Amino acid sequence: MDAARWVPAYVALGSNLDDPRAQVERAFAALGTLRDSRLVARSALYRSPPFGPVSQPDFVNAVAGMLTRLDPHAMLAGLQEIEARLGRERPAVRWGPRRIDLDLLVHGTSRVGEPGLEVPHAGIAERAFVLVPLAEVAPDLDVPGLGRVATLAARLDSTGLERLAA
Ligand code: A4P
Ligand code: MG
Repeated sequence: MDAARWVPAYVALGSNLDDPRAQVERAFAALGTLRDSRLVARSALYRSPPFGPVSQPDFVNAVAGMLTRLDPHAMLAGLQEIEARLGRERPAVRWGPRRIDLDLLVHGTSRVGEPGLEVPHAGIAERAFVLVPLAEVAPDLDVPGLGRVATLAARLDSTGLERLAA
């Protein structure tokens, strides 16, 4: 990729351990320091019931809008470095509770399908806790292969998703 080119990228933030709101705020602050990148938009925070097969505490979720000169692999490495710095341990079970989870949702028009990196992130279309905050910062974004964010969000049942006061 042309190293000088700035690309819009979107990151999902999620936490359900150790004061989740504070963890998400710390993660936003860390995203603001990611190399070769700028944090340009942030959604509100949302409380959401756990999605998936594991019984666990509610999550706090949010989405960050970034501009980056990193390619998708370098951006994932940067996100994982932030997760480690914020004290994330690998969840004991897949989809299990975690202090912080940063997922690269969309990176420009990139489509990557590798064992360690899938972009757009798998499951975007089924997750209200991703699409509702994403629709706040980028309603007209075209998710490669899926379509317009606001249209995808309108199809989902967002019962239980609670927008938290600032
Ligand atoms: N990986 C591949 N593509 C990506 C990408 N685009 N962004 C790989 C980030 N990571 C990506 O992730 C496992 C591997 O995914 C990484 O090593 C990376 O190479 P992980 O974060 O270590 O493990 P995980 O989070 O347990 O698995 P996964 O599949 O990422 O789970 P999800 O989909 O993140 O689900 N309910 C609510 N309400 N809110 C939540 O935020 N999150 C989960 C976790 C379950 N239920 C939830 C929520
Ligand atoms: Mg993850």
